[in-house]
Amino acid sequence: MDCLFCKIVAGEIPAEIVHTTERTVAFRDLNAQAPTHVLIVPKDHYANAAELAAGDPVASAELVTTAAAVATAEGYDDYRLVFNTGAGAGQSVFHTHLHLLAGRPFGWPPG
Ligand code: IU
Repeated sequence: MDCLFCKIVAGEIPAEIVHTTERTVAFRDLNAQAPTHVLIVPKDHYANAAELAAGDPVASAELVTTAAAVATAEGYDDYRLVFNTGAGAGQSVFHTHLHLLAGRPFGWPPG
């Protein structure tokens, strides 16, 4: 399968990895939208958050606990977590990824 994030997980494409767990890898977004912008992905390929939650609920929970650990490690109590799901909602890479954004104020509703 030609999947960018599978290749990052496999070490075939370089990324700035900040944290790994049994089921997840966290690495910095190349086009950061906040002082901390980290993507947390499952090691196994699922297309989106709902498919991951249905197929591997333990890994799904581990995305969130990993994001919290990275936020804490970077000194943030306040942060935003985002799953874009579907192209119309802004998803451009179809391997589940949780965006962790922190270090600036965030508006609501999101753009
Ligand atoms: P999205 O929710 O699917 O739009 O998020 C994909 C993210 O992957 C987006 O924030 C990109 O900046 C990021 N990204 C990356 O970090 N490295 C890459 O090589 C590519 C995309 I392509």
